[in-house]
Amino acid sequence: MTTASLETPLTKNPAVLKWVEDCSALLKPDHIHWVDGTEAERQNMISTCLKTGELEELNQALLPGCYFHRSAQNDVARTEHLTFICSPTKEDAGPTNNWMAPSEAYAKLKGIFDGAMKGRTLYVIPFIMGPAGSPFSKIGVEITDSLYVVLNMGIMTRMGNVAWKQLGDSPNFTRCLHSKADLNESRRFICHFPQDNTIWSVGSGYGGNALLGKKCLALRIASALGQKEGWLAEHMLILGIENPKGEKRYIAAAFPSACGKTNLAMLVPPAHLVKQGYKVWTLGDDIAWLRVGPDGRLWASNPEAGFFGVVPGTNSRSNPNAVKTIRTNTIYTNVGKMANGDVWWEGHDNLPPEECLDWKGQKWNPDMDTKAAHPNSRFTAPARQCPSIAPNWEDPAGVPLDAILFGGRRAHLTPLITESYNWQHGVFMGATMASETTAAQQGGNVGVVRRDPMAMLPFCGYNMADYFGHWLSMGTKIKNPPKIFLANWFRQGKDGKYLWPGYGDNMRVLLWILDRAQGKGASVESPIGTLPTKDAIDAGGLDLTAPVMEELLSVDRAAWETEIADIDKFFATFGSRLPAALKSERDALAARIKKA
Ligand code: SAT
Ligand code: MN
Repeated sequence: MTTASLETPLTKNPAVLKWVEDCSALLKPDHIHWVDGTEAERQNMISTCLKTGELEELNQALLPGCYFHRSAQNDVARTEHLTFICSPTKEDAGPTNNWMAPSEAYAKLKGIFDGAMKGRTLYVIPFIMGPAGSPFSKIGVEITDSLYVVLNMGIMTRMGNVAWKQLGDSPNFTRCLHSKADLNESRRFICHFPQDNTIWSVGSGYGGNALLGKKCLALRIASALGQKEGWLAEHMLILGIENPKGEKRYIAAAFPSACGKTNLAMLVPPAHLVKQGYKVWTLGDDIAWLRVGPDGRLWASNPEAGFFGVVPGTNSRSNPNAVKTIRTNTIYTNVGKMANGDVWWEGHDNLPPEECLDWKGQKWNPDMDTKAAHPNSRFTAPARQCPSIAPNWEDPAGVPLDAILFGGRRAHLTPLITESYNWQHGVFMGATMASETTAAQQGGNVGVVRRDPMAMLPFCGYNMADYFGHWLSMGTKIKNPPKIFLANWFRQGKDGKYLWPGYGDNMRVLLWILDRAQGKGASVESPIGTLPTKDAIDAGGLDLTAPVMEELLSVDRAAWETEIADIDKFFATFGSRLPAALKSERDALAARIKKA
């Protein structure tokens, strides 16, 4: 028996009751609260947070239903070096993941969890990843001592009674154990046990570390489940394009961070295309679960219910739909806060305020050389508030994909867009995709190439070589597979300026992609894949000269030879576990480059 004060559990599920009792014996909370997900409960939690200072109210006339949270200063981002895949063997986790033996991880974290909730309330959060009632949804139960986590989970997932009901008496749920403990980095660990369908996270209250439905469940645990069950959990946005005839087609896209994924997901087409009657619909901005449908196509659905997006740089030019989405019912974390209860960040539509409090709570003015908002400050907002949210975004079946888009930030190497020859070549493109670091990223080394296969480097819950193998084997199961493409919005000219306008104009490239998926669209073969002809991409209304388009689509043989050598180094890290098909794609590419 626990000594925590009693509240009637909202479930009779024996596996949940036993697990909560065991956890509570370890964590020793003063009180246990069973989350029901009602509006009354949410209002109560907000009131508590306003009293403790965990939340501050923003100006309710300007930002109705919006609140502000300031995190601990050492707890502002995911901590990849403290994130572990605790599979039975190190080989199961693979060379791209940190590994800890399960027994060691359980023992170490038990020591930190022991008594960590003394004087606190333990919240039991049931949640669904995926739409309620969908046969493809997965259920998790998260134990946490953070009200900020509960409130964020309420936006990001289908939380509360709806999840208790869907779970029923089933023992099939992901056991997500989280405590802020003392927020000390030396006692911070984010551990995944795919073989036990379990996540233990301690010492952080930050999004990706603490909202365990997101990266931990919907990517790391789900990717391992997907390998067993024959589907894919991917770090992808999903968008729909409606043509002037009202026909809708769908694309899923994976980009490493700092490539504008949320902006692409909420893209507003250029006036030129709006006039013609094109529309873009948003279905998800971060995670997509992909399954083969009864029609032999690949279907995508977004397991999340909200957006947890980077705030700085969000403005009416970069992402007008996000600007509208985050005006109401949004939790702002670590932005600048003004005396009138408004918020401000670098890259806001408004000029900087004369004075405000920065994300650390210190007085700030524009003459200072610090930033008002933390570069990784975040908004948490309900997806349904997005003006471009697709009417069918919660359809349990998902949407059928015409194309999969991979991408990265490369100053000189990859063309604006390249089409793969076939599924296997497309998997090779995804497996070798990379981004160059920018000045905005931590570490300071600008232009360093970081391989980030399918943008899953920090999120794959098992050996990445096996993950490549799983992608290849999925190709044999999809009768009508989507076409795979590789994009680069960030190619630079000799003057170091971007050649392509990006943002809404990326729509022009998406239209060529959809043309190709339907066997249309002018194209030309190149050693690296199929490219658009120089006038295949609609440039109407842009002042983009023919030589610039040629440069955007050019293939530099010497640069590709260097690239292949770098791919070799990356592939070598997987040893003999690397699928032979990827090695043969590499050899075929090298041969084509040599001949060119
Ligand atoms: O940092 S989070 O994992 O919470 C969000 C993201 O990286 O997409
Ligand atoms: Mn992400």
